[in-house]
Amino acid sequence: VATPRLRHPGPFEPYDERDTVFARVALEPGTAHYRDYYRRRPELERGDGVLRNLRGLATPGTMRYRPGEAALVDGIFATSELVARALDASPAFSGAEGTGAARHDLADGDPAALTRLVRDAAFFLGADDVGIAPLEPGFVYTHRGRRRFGEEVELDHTHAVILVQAMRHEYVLTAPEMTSTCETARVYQGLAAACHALAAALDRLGIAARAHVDSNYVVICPPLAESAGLGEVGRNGVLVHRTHGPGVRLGVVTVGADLVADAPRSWGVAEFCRVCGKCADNCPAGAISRDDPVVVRGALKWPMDPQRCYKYWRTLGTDCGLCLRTCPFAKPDTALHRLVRGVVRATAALDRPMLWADDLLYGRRPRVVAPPRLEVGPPRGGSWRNRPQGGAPSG
Ligand code: B12
Ligand code: SF4
Ligand code: SF4
Repeated sequence: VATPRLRHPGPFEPYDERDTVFARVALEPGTAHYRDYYRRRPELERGDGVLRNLRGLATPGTMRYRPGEAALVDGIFATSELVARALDASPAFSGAEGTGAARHDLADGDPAALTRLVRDAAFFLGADDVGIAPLEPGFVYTHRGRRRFGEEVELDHTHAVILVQAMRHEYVLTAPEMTSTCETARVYQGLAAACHALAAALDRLGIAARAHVDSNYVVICPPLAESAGLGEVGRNGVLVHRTHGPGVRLGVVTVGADLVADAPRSWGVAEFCRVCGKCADNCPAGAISRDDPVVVRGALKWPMDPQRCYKYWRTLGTDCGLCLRTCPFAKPDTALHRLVRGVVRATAALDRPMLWADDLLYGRRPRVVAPPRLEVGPPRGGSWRNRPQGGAPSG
């Protein structure tokens, strides 16, 4: 099935991880990296300075700070950090040849058998969905930014295995509260462990593999997931998964052996986005485009403004997520929603009535929901005892 997204002019131009807002804000004034970077990109220095001086994620003084949940977020990220660091410490995951004693038959002989093994293992390790795509060089960073700043990326792997883990819907609905950031962190941790284990297992078979996990990626995940047929990148800039919608997180294992790739396909998402725009209307930072898609580095897509988004994060002290929460595709996987998704996939003719129905039933703006309890701390200005029952996250 043709993918609307593939009507791009291409070829895709790769991106430099140093240009991501996370890498820039981590630069320390006075260092050689800082000087070199802003010598090349002087127009970014002032704005990045403003961002750097704001408080960070889960930090006291931010708008949605809750001490218990913030501690949980910190604890979970500290655990993921162990994996992210291990990736750089171990030569086995640097993209070199696998370290297994001998190349196993699976490595050379039978791509279909290796693909089955990899897919089964990924599901076994906790993925909710798995896809395989050829590793498009345009989706590999040219240089590293968050770790080993400035190092050229050399990754000669041929395929990417994309692991999808869904965030629990009731937590997505709490965005932009700290509660949803806890869920973000939890899923990252799960993916970090799963991707690390899968890459390590391939390594044991003598197959070169590298895990790409939160804070240590050399690939851009959403377009790879789209190429693997797992969904489509929407106006909100992230993968809208075929079943779980945008409330999913992605981990990737790139592999230096032949695998049987899945085909990209249209799920009706990009067409629906043309008429919808709900994420843009609900983005408090005005970071999401309301216009038609444009060509960026060879891809037809909706550009977003990362500075605006990230500034909002650092003001809230959470990772916001309103563009996940308010998307009409962010619905639990029930029979009714499967039916609606089937209609959207089959025809764009009913997109407007579908959107109208979504607005009517779920609201154009996020509605008040009763948040699930984490019970890890009082809300801002509250105490354990007076924690509101069914309180309202506001957006
Ligand atoms: C840097 C970063 C950010 C930055 C910049 C966002 C951005 N759009 O790039 C900030 C801090 C703003 C951010 C915000 C968010 N992020 Co973020 N972010 C990343 C990170 C670490 C790197 C992305 C990157 O290199 N961007 C720089 C360039 C490439 O950006 P860009 O040109 O705008 O391209 C974006 C898209 O257009 C698309 N893309 C790039 N090339 C192509 C080519 C084609 C053909 C297509 C179709 C798409 C496409 O991918 C890029 C990221 O979405 C990725 C992890 C990863 N390695 O992929 C997570 C990631 C993209 N983020 C994610 C999420 C969920 C979010 C948020 C919703 C926050 C939240 N609560 O979770 C918001 C959404 C913001 C938005 N509307 O895009 C998830 C998306 C999961 C999914 N469903 O696809 C990722 C994949 C993390 C993960 N492992 O799950 N993020
Ligand atoms: S995470 Fe929030 S600020 Fe960022 S793009 Fe989404 S809605 Fe906008
Ligand atoms: S909210 Fe609407 S426009 Fe935005 S990604 Fe979802 S379907 Fe597309």
